[in-house]
Amino acid sequence: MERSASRQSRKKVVAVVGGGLVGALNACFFAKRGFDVELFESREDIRRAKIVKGRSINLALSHRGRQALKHVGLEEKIVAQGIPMHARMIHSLDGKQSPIPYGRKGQYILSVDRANLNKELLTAAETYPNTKMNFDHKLQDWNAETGLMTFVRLDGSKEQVKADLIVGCDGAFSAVRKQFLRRSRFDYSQTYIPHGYMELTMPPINGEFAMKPNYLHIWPRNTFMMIALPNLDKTFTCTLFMPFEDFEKITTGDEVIEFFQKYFPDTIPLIGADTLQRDYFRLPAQAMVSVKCNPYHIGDTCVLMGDAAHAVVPFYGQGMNAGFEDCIVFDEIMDQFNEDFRAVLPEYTRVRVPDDHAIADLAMYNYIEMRAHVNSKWFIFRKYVDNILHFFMPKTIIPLYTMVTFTRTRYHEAVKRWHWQNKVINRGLLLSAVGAVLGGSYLLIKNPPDINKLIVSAEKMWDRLVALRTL
Ligand code: FAD
Ligand code: EGO
Repeated sequence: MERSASRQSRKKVVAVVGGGLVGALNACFFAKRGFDVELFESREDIRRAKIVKGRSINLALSHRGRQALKHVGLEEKIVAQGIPMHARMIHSLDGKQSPIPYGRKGQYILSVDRANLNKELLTAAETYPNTKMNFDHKLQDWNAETGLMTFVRLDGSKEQVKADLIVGCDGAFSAVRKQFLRRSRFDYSQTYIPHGYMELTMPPINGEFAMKPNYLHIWPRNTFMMIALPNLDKTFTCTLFMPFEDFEKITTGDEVIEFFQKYFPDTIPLIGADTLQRDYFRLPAQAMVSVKCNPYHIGDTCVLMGDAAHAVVPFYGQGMNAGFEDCIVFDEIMDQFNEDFRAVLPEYTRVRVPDDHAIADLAMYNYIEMRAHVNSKWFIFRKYVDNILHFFMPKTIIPLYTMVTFTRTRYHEAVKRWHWQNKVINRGLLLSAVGAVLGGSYLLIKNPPDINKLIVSAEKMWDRLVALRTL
């Protein structure tokens, strides 16, 4: 036990459990405030590890994530190591590629390497003199009354550590969260979706990217979806999403090729038939889970952030971004309440739960929407309509994807606004339809048409519509 004199003057000890993306970033946030930060990570230090296993090779970093990095002075460095994606590139079944910009010029998302980002964040956390990194420390259990944590090491030995605040950043299967589950009035839900994902690498061709690099490549095929994000080594990481059931139906190399021939024929020469057949069977498809819970804190001793608080399905590219934004929101509340955990923690739950639940719902909505309706034609059409409406009414209609990806509009506000916009659009459509019928009938009665003129003006209209395509 510490002496009471030093206890009064010392900075509080914050234990960050989990040294993944959110944990490492959070360590920086708490260290910057001057806390004694101890980070505990179950794996070895990935900066020294030879093989890094883990989920997804690259990620889409957008505005919310960047803002969080900016708070700890890392934005520039990370952005410099990312590849900007200014538009989606929609791949049709016939191999046609259609670029659709995200919105204004300068609005782009970044493809970043997960392992590299994690390493940079750990290194940044370590540069603060008041952080201590503890790798090979797997949280086994902790006591919600005393705050005493028990860690197991690889050699089987155990270590007990106490902290003033435990920050659970230990991912979707959080060990910190287990204590929450034993408490009354804790809401919890978890849902596995029927889809799994598999990552495939598309190598460079003659030392160059096999496809245009500055795009998020998407092959929307309803229930089968594939995306590809560029890497600095000029490869693309393709992620194939499909129901486990269908993954299991493909058991031979020939069946792999047959499947790709049917749904993603343009990628076979780019990935290479041999590589494709090999990589497909290298790892089984991975599961995706959505987790929601409430509250995010226990008393003034523990708080959950990142996937530990809200694992979302990856169909909005927001999981890490939301987790990074958690750190900013917590930091802002720390300012408001003078770092008084008794006030900060409940306020954090109050403010953040509605937003994290909103992004979890949106990501799930995108999943359901895409697998049900979205082929390449529908994708292109929908995004054109979004862009056109936004172009003519930039203040009134802001595409949901834009609000989520390029602003820090609170997620739940973005959803509300989206519902409101849809009402406006539907009223507008109804009014135009009624107006067109009434006005059209009136004009037809007043001046019986000359059929040639009608065709000419229809042509003009068409030209205008086509011109809109290049907005
Ligand atoms: P994690 O990254 O899971 O880190 C948790 C850490 O805690 C790990 O290092 C783990 O070893 C450690 N740990 C676990 N248990 C313990 C324990 N008991 N004791 C100590 N340490 C422990 N997000 C985006 O924003 N954009 C994207 O494009 C995107 N694409 C994705 C694609 C896929 C296929 C998937 C699956 C996810 C994607 N995400 C994306 C989501 C993103 O990966 C997560 O939201 C993000 O990794 C969450 O970070 P985290 O630090 O909370 O959790
Ligand atoms: C109609 C058309 C309804 C992740 C299009 C909904 C997601 C959804 C997984 C993309 C972009 C970053 C992503 C858009 C829609 C990442 C993303 C989108 C995928 C899959 C992804 C878009 C990694 C859905 N952003 N997005 O608007 O470009 O629209 F295709 Cl499977």
